[in-house]
Amino acid sequence: MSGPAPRKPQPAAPIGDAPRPQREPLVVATDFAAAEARVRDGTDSARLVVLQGQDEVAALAAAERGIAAGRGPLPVRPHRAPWRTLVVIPTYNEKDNLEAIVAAIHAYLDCDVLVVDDGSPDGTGAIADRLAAADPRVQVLHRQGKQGLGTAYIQGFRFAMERGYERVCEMDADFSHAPWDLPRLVHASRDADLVIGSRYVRGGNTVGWDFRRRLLSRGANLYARCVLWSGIRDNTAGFRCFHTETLRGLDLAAVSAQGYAFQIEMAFRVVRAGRRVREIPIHFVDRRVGKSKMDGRIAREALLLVPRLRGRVPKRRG
Ligand SMILES: Nc1nc2c(ncn2[C@@H]2O[C@H](COP(=O)(O)OP(=O)(O)O)[C@@H](O)[C@H]2O)c(=O)[nH]1
Ligand SMILES: [Mg+2]
Repeated sequence: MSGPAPRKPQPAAPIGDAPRPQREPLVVATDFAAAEARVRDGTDSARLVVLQGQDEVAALAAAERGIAAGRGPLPVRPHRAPWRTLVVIPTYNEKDNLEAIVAAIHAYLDCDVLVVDDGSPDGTGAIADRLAAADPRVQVLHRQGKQGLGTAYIQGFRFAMERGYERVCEMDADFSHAPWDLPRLVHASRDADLVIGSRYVRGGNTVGWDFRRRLLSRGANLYARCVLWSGIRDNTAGFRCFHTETLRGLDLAAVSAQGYAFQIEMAFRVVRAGRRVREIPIHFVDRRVGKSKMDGRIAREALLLVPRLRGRVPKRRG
């Protein structure tokens, strides 16, 4: 699925001319359901204009301007979801990404953002404080030292539950998850308790990962699929939208995993609770700035935890 898209035959370039990269035209979808179908059929969501009530001419112009400015197919105004939505962004050393990702999120979706920073040595926490002071839609939780992705998200989930949010999303700070995919993710939660932005369904892929990362991710997912049989194809994905109500029904205190294992465990708990999971295709792009925090220890954690989940996670009766 991550192979190159089939190319249309191009006329041969005149000798001596460098071949010019062909820009794909913009594709218009009337709403998010149509957008999902387009991406499934191979459209890159970076060139997809989702109208969802916007005037088509104005929407195309806004998207062109956004793309020219390197900000993707911007909508005329941020999309609105019918639910109070909180996007949780865990951060550890994301000083070069945080301000831009928060602005990008707010350009595409009308929502609140919670930054959970683990005392990043690079000063990400101070940037988060500045953003929160300037915008009431941004809030920050500071934690002492790097405590892992899992507990950061659990704290974010509790924050959402305590404050009456109806949807809570997971998203990385590093632009691996495209901000223009966020409204499509949230809208898909209309008929699913958990929506996963998935690399491993038709239309999804990863861009820019080396062979080792691709193998690790594919291997982890194959392993989780074979052991858990939960029907989920991208178990380790970190781009998600939960119904807060669904989270309330889970035993969050029992979740101990931190890295990829955390994502695998959460999805499995949702399935075991008898809730509906839906995967929508996304293109996952490797981070441009900063370093990945995932390492061998996190892979080992997943390897050891997955077989235990079947015995540990309760199944809904009836
Ligand atoms: N608060 C917090 N955030 C973390 C921690 N580890 C990773 N993150 C953040 O979680 C997101 C995903 O991590 P990343 O290193 O990009 O993982 P990768 O995409 O799998 O390489 C990024 O926004 C990180 O800054 C942690 O221990 N605590
Ligand atoms: Mg990342």
